[in-house]
Amino acid sequence: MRRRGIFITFEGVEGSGKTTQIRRLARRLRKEGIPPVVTREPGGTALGDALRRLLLDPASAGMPPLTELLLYAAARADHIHRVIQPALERGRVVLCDRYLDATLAYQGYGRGLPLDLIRRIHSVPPLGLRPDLTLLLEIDVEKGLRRARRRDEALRSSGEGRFEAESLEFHRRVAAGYRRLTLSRRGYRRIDASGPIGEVAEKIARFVLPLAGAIRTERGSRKTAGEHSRIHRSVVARTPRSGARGGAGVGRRAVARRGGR
Ligand code: ATM
Repeated sequence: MRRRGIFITFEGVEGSGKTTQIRRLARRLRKEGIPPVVTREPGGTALGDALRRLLLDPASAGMPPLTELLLYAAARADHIHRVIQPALERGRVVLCDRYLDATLAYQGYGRGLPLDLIRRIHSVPPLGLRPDLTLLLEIDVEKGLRRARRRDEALRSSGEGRFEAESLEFHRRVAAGYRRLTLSRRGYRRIDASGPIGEVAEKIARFVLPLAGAIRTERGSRKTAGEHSRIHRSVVARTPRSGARGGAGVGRRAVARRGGR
């Protein structure tokens, strides 16, 4: 499969504002003439939504960590196969609210499952797909949880409170895990998400617009496949670093990679 689109994932602890930021970014990309495919995990397909209800239902409390991991992986395989991969093949920008790094942070660092097990499961197709760019929205864990709990009180009918009910310690392990992931590999950007929504949106746009712009340029000028990937590589290499805190460089990652994230 030749992949032509751009795959961008958003990560962060509860209440970090990912969903709001994705919505704003999508609006901005649409205005730029690059309508993205917006999706989320768990979810994005009928099976994924059914698994989401099960996974986030407080009534599922006490589920063994391995069951939890395998259900997230099952939802992801369906999501990649039906939504993400086809969109990338059509040359689209895909914005995904959580992905593999959430599994490494929550089931790995949070629940204590071996990271190596999670990575091995995610080397089997179609789970080998890796993002081009992952934006980690960082916020103080307690502040984020307060926000999320307020939001969920307002939406009491959502039935998605299982993770919000976890201990502060659990969420701190997750946040520390996310930070470690960004230090260990290329392709992550850390964004300070504690400021006003508009400022955070600007920082995000600074990373994403040059990448997404490459797709529009390629469409407009009918580049050959070789030219296409050359432009893509050079734009990814030039993606600005300012606005992030200590993030590693952004690099084009292989579609299916062993020993990656
Ligand atoms: P959102 O609240 O961001 O939609 O995510 C759903 C929850 O699923 C989130 N909960 N909290 N806090 C994190 C959790 N999750 C995992 O534990 N592992 C995963 O692989 C994914 C995608 C999400």
